[in-house]
Amino acid sequence: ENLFSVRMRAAKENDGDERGIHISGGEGLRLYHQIQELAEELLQKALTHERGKPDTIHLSIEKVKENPVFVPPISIKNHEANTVEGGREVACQLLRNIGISENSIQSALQHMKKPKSIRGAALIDEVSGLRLDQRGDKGVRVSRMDWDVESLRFMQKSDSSLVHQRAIEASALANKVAFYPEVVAELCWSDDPGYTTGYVTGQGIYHRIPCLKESGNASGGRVFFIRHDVQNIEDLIHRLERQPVLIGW
Ligand code: PML
Repeated sequence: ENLFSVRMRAAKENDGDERGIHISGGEGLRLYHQIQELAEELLQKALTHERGKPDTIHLSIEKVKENPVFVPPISIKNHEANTVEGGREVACQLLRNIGISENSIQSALQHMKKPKSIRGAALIDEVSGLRLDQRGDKGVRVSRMDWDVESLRFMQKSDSSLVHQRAIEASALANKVAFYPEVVAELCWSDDPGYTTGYVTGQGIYHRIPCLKESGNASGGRVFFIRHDVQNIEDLIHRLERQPVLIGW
């Protein structure tokens, strides 16, 4: 039976920026008879988000023809930090331990600091820090992934952070990204001014780190550190955006 990709994105109008201001988004992969439930959940999320009332809501539902790949989840480690300086230091140290160069780490921090956040992810070289995708402000939008419901329930028994909706969604994305051998690591924190926890993934661990930015700060995003010897970046981008992936066993 085919899966359907159900996606929502809500935005507020913004003079001078045709994309508007991102308010909320979300997505999942479901069977036909489960579409309505997820669509209602996503619509509810769009209509009641603490960032305010959206001017536009896009809800798209699309049959996925390809069979999904099952990707076993990576483990979760919760770190501690009380200051932004401390949180950033944890993130940078983890990236160094994974083998990311200092240049590349600094380049990533620059991408995350831009006043107008990149919508999707920026792909950068793990050694030089040079940007590898040609997507500008749009970036690469990872899509078509979801937790397998039973596997998520199982994971929730051993990790309490997976009760937060944010962590569930972000870890589904991070698990998909980590599945591709061309991606060495990921750094992410939200562009939502009210959400300051972010993560680093690499070497099979999702590291949750509190305090990666000041509350009230609206800059954030995602950076993927790509193997220096990557052969075909366009093919990787295609899989990140289009290949259906279920996280679980
Ligand atoms: C986002 O929603 O934009 C990123 C959220 C990162 C969530 C990290 C976590 O809570 O595990």
